[in-house]
Amino acid sequence: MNDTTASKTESLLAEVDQYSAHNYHPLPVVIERGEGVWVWDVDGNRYMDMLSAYSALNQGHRHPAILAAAHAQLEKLTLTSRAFHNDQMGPFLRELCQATGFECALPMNTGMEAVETAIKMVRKWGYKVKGVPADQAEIIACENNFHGRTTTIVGFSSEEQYRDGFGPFTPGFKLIPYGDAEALAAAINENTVGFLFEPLQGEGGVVVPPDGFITKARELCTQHRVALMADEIQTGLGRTGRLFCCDWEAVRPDVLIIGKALGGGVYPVSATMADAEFMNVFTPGDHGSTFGGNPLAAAIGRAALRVILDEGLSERTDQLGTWFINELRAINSPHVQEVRGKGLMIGVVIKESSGIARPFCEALQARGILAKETHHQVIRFAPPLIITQEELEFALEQTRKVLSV
Ligand code: IF1
Repeated sequence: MNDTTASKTESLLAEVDQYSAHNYHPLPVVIERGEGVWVWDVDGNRYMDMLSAYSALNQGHRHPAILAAAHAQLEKLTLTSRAFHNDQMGPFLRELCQATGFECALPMNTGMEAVETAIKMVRKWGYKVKGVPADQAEIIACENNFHGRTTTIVGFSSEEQYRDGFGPFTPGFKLIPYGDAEALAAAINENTVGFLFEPLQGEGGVVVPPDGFITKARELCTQHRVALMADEIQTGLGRTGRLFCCDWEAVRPDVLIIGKALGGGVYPVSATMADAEFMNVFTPGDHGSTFGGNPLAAAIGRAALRVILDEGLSERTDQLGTWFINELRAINSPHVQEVRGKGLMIGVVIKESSGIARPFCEALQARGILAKETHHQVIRFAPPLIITQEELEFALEQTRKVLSV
């Protein structure tokens, strides 16, 4: 880094430090360009993006097919609100329903909005269809969950920092230990309307549930007429080596919540999927969003989904991820307690005796790899799913050097 470029990074960091809320602790890198799995900072340094904006970049930075769809739509129409129809939303929702096997979709923008949509839909289904007494509906979630940052959602977070100072919270939520089917069975009562879970916990530290947990949860929810609500915002769209993580156990949830990569790394696009039994509880005016289902989002969502399907990203993720996890384990690093995950959603757990994960992420940055820690001890690896074997070998080599010191 020479003097002028150093001042460029430093002046940009100082600007953000002065004008931005301090709600993040980013790595000290200022990115100005991205292409595929690579990004370049303002000093011209190249890095491999091993975070993919928390799995919102499964198709890589600026995928040409997604950019082409965005540019074409920008030349035509970008926003109508839902007060009028547009020519992109119908085809987008049809393609989304065909790809996921659900009868209906409600388009939103961010993941948290799709989660809130699912909560409202399942609660209303509980009252109108299941017959739960007014305001008595309960939804079960898991400890160490992450479903977004709204006040209702953080209200059932088990992470104190996500709750501190934001109360009072929305009632009607219970937590069970993640992956504990017996606890789920015990928590269900006649007022339970839904079980909201991540099929693999991302922020919780890339935690894979015990084999068969999702199947057991499906059985219990069917038995007690409880909506199985899968939050696949991070695990979905190929990330774990199947189109959806629930596919690993061939489980069909009642409600499927997707986002992040549905926007192709270009635009916020999310959706809540369900069959008519649930979706029909919404009547005109019940729920909505200024931008939900807008033509630009729909055109981009169509292209983003097509890339995942046409480029077989789920299948290649299964192969590449299996190889990468095995090679990371084979490093046999004295600092590593465990390597866990599925597909290209991987967590390298650092032993407490080796300190926290952040310094390892900083060492990786110095070697041209951008990775982010989660929950102090875990280095999260989640590259774009278009990564090549050769690029993954580069990431492995740099990781080997950092973990072997
Ligand atoms: C942040 C975490 C990841 C998600 C799941 C819903 C949402 C997310 C499973 C909400 C979002 C993002 C949010 C972002 C960082 C990132 C994150 F560290 F926060 F927890 F990925 F693990 N369900 N996750 O992972 O989607 O409203 O953000 O579009 O808030 O710091 P969103």
